[in-house]
Amino acid sequence: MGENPLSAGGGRRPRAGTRRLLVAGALGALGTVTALAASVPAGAAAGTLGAAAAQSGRYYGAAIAAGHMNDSTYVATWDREFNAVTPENEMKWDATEPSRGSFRFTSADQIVSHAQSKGMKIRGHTLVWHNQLPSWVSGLSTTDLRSALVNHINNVMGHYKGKIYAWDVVNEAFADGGAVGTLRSSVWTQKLGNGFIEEAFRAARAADPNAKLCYNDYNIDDANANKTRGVYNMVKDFKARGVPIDCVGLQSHLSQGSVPSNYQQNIAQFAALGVDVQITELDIGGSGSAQADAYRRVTQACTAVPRCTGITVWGITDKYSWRSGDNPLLFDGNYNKKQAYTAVLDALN
Ligand code: G2I
Repeated sequence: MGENPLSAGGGRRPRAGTRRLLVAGALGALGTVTALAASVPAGAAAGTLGAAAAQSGRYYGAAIAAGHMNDSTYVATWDREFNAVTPENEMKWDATEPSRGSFRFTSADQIVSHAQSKGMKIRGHTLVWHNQLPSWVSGLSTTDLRSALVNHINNVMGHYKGKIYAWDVVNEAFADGGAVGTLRSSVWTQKLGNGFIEEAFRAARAADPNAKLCYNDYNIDDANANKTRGVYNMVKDFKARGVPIDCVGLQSHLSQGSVPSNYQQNIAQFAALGVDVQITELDIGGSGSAQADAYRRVTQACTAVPRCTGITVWGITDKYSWRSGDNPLLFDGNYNKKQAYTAVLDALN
């Protein structure tokens, strides 16, 4: 990463004063998408996360579980506050292709249709992962595994073609320890070798040329960590060799004391490679003002870098968080806005 400026990226997008003009100009071209931003009068602060993010052309999303969609407050909060969604489990391999060649999209479709009816952006999560992988996949020979990988990508991306803003094509391929660039050992590396990531991205571009293709991982929030440097080198190599990649997803499962001091520089260094950066699974364990401060810093780090295009929190309410006990989200178990919510809204505004 030596030749990288690690600079803060500077240029915020134009804000309040110029907003009306921009909206008026963009409406012709973009129609309903910009209507979100148009609902905020110039100079006024937006009252929801999605509308506040939309002022700078960004989205603010949440991971949604189809199984909670019978909770009316859950859906009402999602609709009111967020303008993007990531299905929390419903697009994973075990959900979409539980047995070879037989695809199931019922739960994911439920989320996608709702999101579409509200004009939300949809992130697809995830095509190739070592987790939530049905056991039939691990039993395949190298040849069969390679064709199953491409077939899975073709079918899942094909089903949602034209509906997905960005796909997490490969998730969590890098190891947590070891030398820079070490991949996690999995059925993918064992049978296809390290080239499986490139194979997946090439297949994904062919399957839906209009979706942004992301590499997504956790513990790549510190600009100088070995794991971050491995991902950085991969993206740089992909860009140099013309392997299709459009974005890096920083999951950012954090705690109030663990937001790296170079978090913004990290976003900027990836952006400088010519990819978008998205914060894809944000949650920050903690409480009160310390948690709020951590959320504020993460939000500001994204809005300070033009190519940081959006933020997704990994759930709406603490009561359904995968990190039960950490209370890492913006709404408490009764859907009350936490201090962290206000900090994020202020930072977006
Ligand atoms: O582990 C947190 C996230 C890390 N990055 C990738 C994400 O996809 C991952 O999400 C979590 C979901 O939030 C959990 O909801 O992935 C977990 C599994 O790896 C999900 O947990 C699973 C439970 O382990 C299953 O027992 C359960 O059947 O959720 C399933 C559906 O509720």
